[in-house]
Amino acid sequence: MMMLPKFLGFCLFLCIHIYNVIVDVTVAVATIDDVKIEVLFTPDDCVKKSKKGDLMNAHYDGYLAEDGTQFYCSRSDKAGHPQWFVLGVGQIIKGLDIGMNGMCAGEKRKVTVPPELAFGEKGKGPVPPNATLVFEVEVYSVSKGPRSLESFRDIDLDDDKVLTREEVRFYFKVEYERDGSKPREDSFYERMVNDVFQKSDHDRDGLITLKEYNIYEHDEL
Ligand SMILES: *[C@@H]1O[C@H](CO)[C@@H](O)[C@H](O)[C@H]1NC(C)=O
Ligand SMILES: [Ca+2]
Ligand SMILES: [Ca+2]
Repeated sequence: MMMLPKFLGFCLFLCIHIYNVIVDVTVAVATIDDVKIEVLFTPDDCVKKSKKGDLMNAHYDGYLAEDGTQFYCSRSDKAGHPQWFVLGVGQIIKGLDIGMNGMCAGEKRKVTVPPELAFGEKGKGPVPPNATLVFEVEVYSVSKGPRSLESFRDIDLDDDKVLTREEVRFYFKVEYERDGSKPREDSFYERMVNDVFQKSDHDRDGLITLKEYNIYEHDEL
C-alpha cells in the first residue's frame, strides 16, 4: 500500500503535462460556451454538485469528434481504476474542468471540447492536431476539495500546521460518511490518501505543510 498509486492513469498525467504546455504556447480563444455539455443521466438525489476545488472520482472515455475513434478509456486502461482529480485547477484538460462542473455522484455526461481547450494545434499521441474531443464521463464521487485554507484547518486536527496521513484519511472518511453514504473499505480511503500525498507531499517526508498544500492554488489567496 505504500507504493505510488497505480490508479493514476496515463491520461491524467498526459492531460496535466499537455495542459501546462498548451497554456504556455497558445492564446486561448475558446470560452466556456465552446464546451458542449449533454447530460445523459441524472440520479434522483442529485444534490451535492461539483465545484472548483472539489475532489472528484470519475471514469471517462475519450473519442475524436471527427470520426469517433476512441483514444482513451479509463475503464480498460490502468486496470480500470476511476481517476481521482481536483476539479478546476488544471489537473485535467481545461475543457473537462469546465464540462465537469456542477456534476453530482452518479451523473453521466457527454462533453464536447474544442481543441483550444484540449490538446490544441499540436495534438498529442493519438490525438491529432486541432482535434475536437468528445468525452463520456461518469462521476462516482464528489467531495469537498482538499485545496482551501479552510479545509486545511479542518483536516489539521491537532493544529500543528502539518497534515499527517492519519489526519487526511480521517477527514475523507468523515466527509464521505456525513451524508449518510455507506461506509467504504479502508482501501478506498487509502487510495485517496496515497493520491493526495503523491500530488502534494513534494519533499516526501510523509507530511503535508501549508506551503505544499497550496501548490495548485495559483489563482486564489
Ligand atoms: C490548426 O489550426 C490552426 C489555426 O486555425 C492552423 O493555423 C493550423 O494550420 C492547423 N493545423 C493543422 C495541422 O491543421
Ligand atoms: Ca496536524
Ligand atoms: Ca512534506
